Amino acid sequence: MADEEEIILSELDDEELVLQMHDDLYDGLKEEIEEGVRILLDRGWAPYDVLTKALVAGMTIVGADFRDGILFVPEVLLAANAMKAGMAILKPLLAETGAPKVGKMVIGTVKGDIHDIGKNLVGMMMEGAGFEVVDIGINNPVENYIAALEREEADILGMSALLTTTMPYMKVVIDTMKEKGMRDDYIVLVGGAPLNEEFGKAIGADAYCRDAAVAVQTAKDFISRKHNKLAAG
Ligand code: B12
Repeated sequence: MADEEEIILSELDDEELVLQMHDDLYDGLKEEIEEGVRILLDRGWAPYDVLTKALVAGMTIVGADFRDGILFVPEVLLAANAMKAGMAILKPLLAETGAPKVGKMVIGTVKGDIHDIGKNLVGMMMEGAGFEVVDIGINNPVENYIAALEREEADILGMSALLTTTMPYMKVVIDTMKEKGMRDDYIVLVGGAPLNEEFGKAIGADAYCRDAAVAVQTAKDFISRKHNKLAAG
């Protein structure tokens, strides 16, 4: 009986609402997630806190149960769609800093890999920090990365991989850049749950970034170093 009662999201306090949003994300309830995001924003929550505490934390629970065989692809897809709907509301708010453009990034998920939530998040946060972001999507062969870097005259290349089977492809991209003599023209940042610092070093990336906030900070550091170097002639 009790669980058939409808929960009125707006009547929950912040803590209960966030927990309820974790459940709703788990259940792939897109409209409820959108409503929850709006309520938290109306209550004065910073968009970044809504993103990390309500959405990303909820997705972590989904990830654990997917790993343990409790959830399967269809359910995770629904959760991902709900997450994306929430992110869509936050995107303009995160990007709304009006900061002067500090640099340009091309970002994409590597060949064989269709995970894009983390990549999208990094793109959003980079835009919010004043970077121009060109998102080339998922399942990118090396040619796509090279073409986009040249076409966009980007400063930074960002590559994402969520599978242990697709992460080695990042090295293919970096090796191709080396062969073409263009590797040193770009700052290469890599990320995705199965990666780590050693892997980033081993494939010749400039940095591995654990999450979107680290990606922003790392990109800023590299860009300012690049400017200092140019200024020093
Ligand atoms: C959602 C999800 C899916 C969704 C993807 C929907 C979408 N549109 O993205 C669907 C259902 C489609 C899916 C499919 C599959 N998935 Co999946 N998926 C996940 C899950 C649960 C969450 C990923 C996610 O979105 N996390 C939330 C975001 C915010 O985190 P993130 O991606 O890590 O990103 C952050 C950082 O890593 C970093 N970052 C990410 N990218 C980048 C890039 C740059 C440049 C930088 C700087 C930083 C950075 O910043 C981000 C933000 O802070 C993970 C579990 C997990 N633990 O990761 C499994 C997981 C990645 N999937 C897994 C698997 C096995 C699969 C499938 C093979 C399942 C199957 N049998 O078909 C397929 C593969 C499809 C393919 N070819 O790609 C495994 C991978 C295991 C492995 N060792 O390789 C995982 C780990 C689950 C598990 N434990 O078994 N999946």
